[in-house]
Amino acid sequence: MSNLVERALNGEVIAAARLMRLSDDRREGYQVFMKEIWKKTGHAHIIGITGAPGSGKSTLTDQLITKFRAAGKTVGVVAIDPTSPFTGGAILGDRIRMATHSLDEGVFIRSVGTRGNLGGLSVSTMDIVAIMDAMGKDIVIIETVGVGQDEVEIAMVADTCIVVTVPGLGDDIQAIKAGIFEIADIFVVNKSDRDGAERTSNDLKMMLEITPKRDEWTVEVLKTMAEKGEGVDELIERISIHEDFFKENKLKRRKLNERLVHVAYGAVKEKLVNDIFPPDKIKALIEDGNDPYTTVEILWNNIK
Ligand SMILES: Nc1nc2c(ncn2[C@@H]2O[C@H](COP(=O)(O)OP(=O)(O)OP(=O)(O)O)[C@@H](O)[C@H]2O)c(=O)[nH]1
Ligand SMILES: [Mg+2]
Repeated sequence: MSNLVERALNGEVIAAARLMRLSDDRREGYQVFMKEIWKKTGHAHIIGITGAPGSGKSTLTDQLITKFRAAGKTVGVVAIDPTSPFTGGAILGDRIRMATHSLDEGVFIRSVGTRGNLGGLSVSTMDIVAIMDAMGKDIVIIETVGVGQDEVEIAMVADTCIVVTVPGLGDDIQAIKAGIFEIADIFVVNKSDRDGAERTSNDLKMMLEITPKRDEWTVEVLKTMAEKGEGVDELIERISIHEDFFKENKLKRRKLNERLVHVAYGAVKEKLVNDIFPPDKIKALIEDGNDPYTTVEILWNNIK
C-alpha cells in the first residue's frame, strides 16, 4: 500500500486532500490507490441532500454538522456545485457558511464542480466520498442541487436521501417532479417561517400516501427553519432511525453494492470515452465524411 494511502487511512487530512486531487485530475496511476481506498469503504453513513437551488441545503448541512459533532461523530461534506468548478458564488457561499467548522479537525469539507459531466455524480466525486469514508468519517454528507440526473443518482449512492423543499409549492403540487417521491427517505420543508409551510407539508404527505412504500420504510415530512436551527434535532433523530432501519434490514450491504455498481458503471463509461471513443477521434472521422454508425464501427474495429 502506498504511503499516501496509508496516511489518508490514518485520517491525515493533507494526504487525503492530495489523493482527492490526484483522483480528480485523473493522474496516471490513480486507479492503483483508489483500489485500496474502495476496499476500505463501508463504514460511513452516507447522507444525500438534494433540492432546488436556494432551498437551504447548505444551511441545513451546516446545522447537521454542528449536531453530529456535538454527538462525537466525525463528518465529511462533499458539496457539488453545478456552475463553476472553482470560482462559483455558491462555493464561496458554502465556504463562508461552513467556515465555523473549518478549524474543527473532525470536519472535512470539499466543494466539487460537475465540469459538464454527462449528468449526475461524476466518478471522481464518488472517489472523494470514498476517501472520506475510508479515512474513517462516521458521516458523509453529499449536497447536490436537484437538477437532471443528479437527484436520481444521489438516491442510488446515499444511504439516507433527504429532499429539501420550501413553502409555496402548494398551489401546484404537480410542479414537484413525480420521481422525487421515489427517491426521498425523508422530506424536509425548510424555510417554514414562510407562509404556506403547513400546506406544502400536508400536500407532500398526501402525495406520499399514494406513493408505494419502499422496503416498508415510512417517508416522513419534517418542517425546519435551518437558519435558526429549528427542527434540526428532529431531522437528526429521523436520520438515525433510518440508519438503524437500514442496518436491521440488511439494506446496508445492498446499498453498498449499488454504490459500487454505480461507480463501476461510471468508470466503464469514462474508460470507453477516453480509450475507445475519444471525442476528438469521433470528430475527425465525421469530418472525413463518415456517418455516425460507420464512425462507431471504425473505432470499435480498431480495438479488436
Ligand atoms: N427564511 C429562511 N431563509 C432561510 C432558511 N434557511 C436558509 N435560508 C436562506 O436561504 C438562502 C439559501 O440558503 P442555502 O443554504 O445557500 O441554500 P442551498 O440550497 O444550499 O443553495 P444552493 O447550494 O445555491 O442551491 C440563504 O440566504 C439562507 O440564509 C430558513 O429556514 N428560513
Ligand atoms: Mg448550497
